[in-house]
Amino acid sequence: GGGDYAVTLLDYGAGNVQSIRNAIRYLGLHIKDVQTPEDILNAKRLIVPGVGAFAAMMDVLNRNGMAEALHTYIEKDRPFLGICLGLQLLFESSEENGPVKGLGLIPGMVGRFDSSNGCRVPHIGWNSLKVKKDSVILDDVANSHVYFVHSYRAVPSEENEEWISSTCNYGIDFISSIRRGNVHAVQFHPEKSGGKFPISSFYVYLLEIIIDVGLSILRKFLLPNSSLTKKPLEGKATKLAKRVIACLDVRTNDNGDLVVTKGDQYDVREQTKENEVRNLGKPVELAGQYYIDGADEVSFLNITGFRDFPLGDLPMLQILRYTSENVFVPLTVGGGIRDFTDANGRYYSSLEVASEYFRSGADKISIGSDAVYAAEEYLKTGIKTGNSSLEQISRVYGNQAVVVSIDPRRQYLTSPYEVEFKSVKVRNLGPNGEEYAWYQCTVNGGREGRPIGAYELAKAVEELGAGEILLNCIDCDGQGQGFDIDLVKLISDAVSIPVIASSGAGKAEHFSDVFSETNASAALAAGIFHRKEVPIQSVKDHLLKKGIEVRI
Ligand code: 1PR
Repeated sequence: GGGDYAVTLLDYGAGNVQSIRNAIRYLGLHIKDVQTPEDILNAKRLIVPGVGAFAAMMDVLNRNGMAEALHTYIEKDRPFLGICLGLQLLFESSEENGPVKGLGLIPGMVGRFDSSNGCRVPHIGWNSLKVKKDSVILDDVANSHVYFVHSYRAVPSEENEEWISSTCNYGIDFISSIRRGNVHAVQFHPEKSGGKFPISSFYVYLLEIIIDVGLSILRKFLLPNSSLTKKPLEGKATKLAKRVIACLDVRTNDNGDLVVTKGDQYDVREQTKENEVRNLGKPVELAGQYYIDGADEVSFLNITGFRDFPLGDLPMLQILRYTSENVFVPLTVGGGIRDFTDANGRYYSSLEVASEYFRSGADKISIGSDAVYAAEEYLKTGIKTGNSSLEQISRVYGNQAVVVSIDPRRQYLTSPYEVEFKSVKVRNLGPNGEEYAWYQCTVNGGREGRPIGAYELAKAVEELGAGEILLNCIDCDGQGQGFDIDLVKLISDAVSIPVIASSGAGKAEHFSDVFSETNASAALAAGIFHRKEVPIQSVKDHLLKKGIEVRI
């Protein structure tokens, strides 16, 4: 069915395209999946999303004749929308695991961002665009932030100038979108660039006061007569926005229901006689609320995943499915990602567990305990086996899809030479006047300390393929006294992947403190949002006032 309202989707099978499916369905369109090259040639409108690695994609497309069909389709100026790798594949070649040849329709080579100029790679987060020409699909969003997640980019040149409809800056100017005739492609992710924003035009005011940023791009491509505004706005490229992330710690309570809970230094039980698990609300409802409130990302942590096998935990997958149908910002899920043998002796690889999370709507997965073991092993042997969950998942889904969650506990020292681990001079002395501390990594939700520091872990997991670090701190968790600036500084200066500061937010000032005193790319909070003490919007307003770039 679907008739005119069908869109053809090329899912080449080596990446996570659930989010684009959800967004298309949200707009009320049917999806027709490409099975054969003829399906491409017969498409009325074609979307080629791309998450994953360039070489793997081109390999699949070349092997089954899809590349040739795509080439013909685009040469005929048929309606095309490429997303991320779907933009990159139009160029001559990519450096990613290569050089590997692309379709060669646009002059230029896709290269890697250079992290030596102070920009973290992958480029993850929200930027606004510098619109070069009438791009049609970007008309409504020229002054808004859109979501990027990539390590490779194409750059403007005299040869490809005629294709470029917008650029963005991240260390260098790169191509954020192209348009020629009916052929469109964007480097960012419209399907993850949700969020409402007001349009000031009087006519629009009569129709609809707010529109979805990213979804409006898709809507304009898919339903060309849906244009709300006429004149393209002059957008200007801005700095990468600092992200504000809402985190939901999820676990089953004593009645067997999955609830959002929140600990004090990781203890999630009430200090009552019953000692029940603290219940702060329903996961899907809260996630939906945070999306509307302006969260740049939502994270779910299945905090007892280390003991309950997550694939047995169908409610968690259900939560992801429901949430991802209506939440169009990136979703991260963590907890229990590791190899596992169930009671019947059936073996599940961590890759299968992660794949199930991705299929259910996650954009990134987060690994805690298993990454600690992998890092310990790597530091001991100096060998990357390629077998750890971290390495396997990032190989298939890309580094940008793998977050490592660190749960360190502060261990005070009188001298930095007491331990073999990297220590810092702390701004608040320890209970016995200690001036130094190291940050001991833990596993199983803080229950077991391991012989590795947060600094050593962060550097090791970066080498093993993590795309981002979620940096908690058990001492600060739920205390509302601010982030552990010493720790966040230590880790964000040690790695060149983005670091998310977590644990301890109690007021808006804590966010500006962590962004002005450290190189964190994002800050995450739980308790203050759940208890409605500080709305997300007021955090953003405060950051803006402090001159810190945020997505509004
Ligand atoms: O080890 O791969 O199964 O992953 C388990 C995951 O669950 C890890 O990411 C770990 O951080 C998390 N986790 C385990 N136990 C707890 C617990 O609280 N008992 N929660 C837990 C971690 C920390 C943050 C929290 C911030 C902000 N919670 O997620 O949201 O500290 O809180 P605040 O703003 O209220 O201070 P694996």
